[in-house]
Amino acid sequence: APPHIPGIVLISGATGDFGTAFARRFAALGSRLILTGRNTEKLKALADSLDVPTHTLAFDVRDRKAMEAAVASIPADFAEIDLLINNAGLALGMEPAQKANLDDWEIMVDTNDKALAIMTGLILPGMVERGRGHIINLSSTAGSYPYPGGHVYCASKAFVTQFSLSLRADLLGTGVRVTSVEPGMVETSFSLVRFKGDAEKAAKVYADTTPLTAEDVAESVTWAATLPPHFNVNRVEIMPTVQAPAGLAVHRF
Ligand code: 8X3
Repeated sequence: APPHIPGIVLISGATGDFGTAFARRFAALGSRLILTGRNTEKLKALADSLDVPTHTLAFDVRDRKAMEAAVASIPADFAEIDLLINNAGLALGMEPAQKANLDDWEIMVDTNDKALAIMTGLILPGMVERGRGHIINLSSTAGSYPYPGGHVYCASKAFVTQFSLSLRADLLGTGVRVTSVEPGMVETSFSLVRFKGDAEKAAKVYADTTPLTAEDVAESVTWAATLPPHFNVNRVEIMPTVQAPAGLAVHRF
């Protein structure tokens, strides 16, 4: 059967590595795109590189009023969003919790959780009204498997996974789908952001491995999004073959 192609896709964090990979994949499928991010020039450059009608919205997802105004400004011909990809998110810091920067904690919760929930809340009523739609949330293996220095980042992704599953409970019978995509190690600017520009530290994360790529994650996202409407992927957990859950630690004296 031909894949089910979403007509209009909104991607938050569109100028990041994941967002850009998603934008390219859905453009290749012929979807029309709403691209959101903080940087107007980067958004425009991405939009110009794509061969489909696009609408760009520049705002910071941590600014609720700006997000509400941006969503309210979506023109009528882009308003019937079929797929919302809540992709904007980040990790900051990897010090032990007792040494963490509390501003980092606040930014992670505001971006990964609060903004994701509010964005969903703004887009969801229209989907329910139309009896169709799909929300794909970018969670992480970090939401399931804790690791040292993960603290608020891991917890923020557990929120994303559980929010996604809980949405399914509320949306039962509405025709609106929800998917939590949970990648492990993917080589992107994720680590450069986490380590605040320390390129050496960031490169070490991926050294001597074959990590997943943003395109690999886009593969999972487009798979879930193009399945026929009766088929809901609740969770997709993906890792590079070189990575495995191997968690529990014991302190011995
Ligand atoms: C990214 C994966 O392992 O760096 O969410 O937390 S990890």
